[in-house]
Amino acid sequence: MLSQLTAEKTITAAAPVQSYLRPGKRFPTVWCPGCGIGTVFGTILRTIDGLGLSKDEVAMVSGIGCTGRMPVYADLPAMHTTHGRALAFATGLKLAQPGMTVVVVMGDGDAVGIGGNHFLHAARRNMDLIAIVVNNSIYGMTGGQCSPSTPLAAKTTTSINGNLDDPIDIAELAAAAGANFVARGTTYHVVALHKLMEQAFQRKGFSVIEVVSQCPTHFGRFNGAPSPVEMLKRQRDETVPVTAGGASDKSGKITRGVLIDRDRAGYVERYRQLMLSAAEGGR
Ligand SMILES: Cc1ncc(C[n+]2csc(CCOP(=O)(O)OP(=O)(O)O)c2C)c(N)n1
Ligand code: SF4
Repeated sequence: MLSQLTAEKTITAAAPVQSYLRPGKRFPTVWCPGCGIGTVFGTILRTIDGLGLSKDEVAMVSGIGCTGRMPVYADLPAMHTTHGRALAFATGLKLAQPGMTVVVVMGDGDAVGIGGNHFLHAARRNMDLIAIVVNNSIYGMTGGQCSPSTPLAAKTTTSINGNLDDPIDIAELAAAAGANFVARGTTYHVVALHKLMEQAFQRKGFSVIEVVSQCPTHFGRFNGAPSPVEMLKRQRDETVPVTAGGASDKSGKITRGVLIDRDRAGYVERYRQLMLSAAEGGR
C-alpha cells in the first residue's frame, strides 16, 4: 500500500513535465545516465507549467550540442538551429512574434565559444529572450574538448596534460555586456534553479541563467569525480550563495543566485517606440 501511494505521488509530481514532452518521440533521451541536461530540461518545463504558459505561447530555440537536443523532446514550437547561432535565430523569431516567450538553450561552447559574439550583442541589445546556458565545462557532444569555460588545469581530450587557459565567467560576461537579469544556478540546487527560472521568465530584456551542470562521460571521470554523484557533491561543496552587491566570492568558490536584476527597456519595447515615432513622422 505504501509503495502504491509513493508511486502515485511520483506520477502526480511528474505529470506537468510529461504533458510538455513531444508525443511520439522516442524516449529515453540521447543524454547519458547521470547527465545534468535532463535536470535543466525538466526544470524549464516545470517553470513553463507553473507560470501557466500554454504550449503555443513559448518557443524553444537551440543550436547544436547535447544541450541543443532539448527542443527535440519538448512539445513546444521549436527551432533546432546551427551551432552558435541560436540567439540569432531566436532574435528573428522574437521580433516576428513579440508576444511569444522565447527560451534559448545552449551549451557553454554554443553560447560563448562559437556563439560568443551573438551572446555579447544579445546582451548589449537587451534582446527579450531567456537564455539558459548549460555549463558543463566542456564540448560534450563532440567528445569532450576544451571549451571557453573549461577550468584552468582541467584535463580534456584537447588538454590531456591540463588546460592552460583561464575560463570565461559566463554570468559575469552577460552582466558586463548589459543583460537585464543574470543568475547562476546548479543542477544540484534544483529548487533554487526553479526559482531563478521563474524570475528570468518574468523579466523583460535579456535574461541569462548559467547552470553549472555535469558531464560525467567526458569531464568528471578525467577530473577527479568519477561518478555523477561525485560531480553533484562538488556543486554542493564548491559553490556559495552570491553575496549582496557582487558576483565575486573571495574564497574562490563559484557564486550562485541572482547576480544582476535591472530594469532597462528591452529591445522589443525600444523597437516598438521607434516604429510608433516613425509612424507619427518623428524620425
Ligand atoms: C559550425 C559548427 N562547428 C562545429 C560543430 C561541431 N560541434 C557540434 S556540437 C559542438 C560542441 C558542443 O559543446 P557545447 O556547445 O558546450 O554543448 P554540449 O554538447 O556540451 O551540451 C561542436 C563543436 C558544428 N556542429 N557546427
Ligand atoms: S556527453 Fe556529457 S553532456 Fe553529452 S549527454 Fe553525455 S554526459 Fe551529457
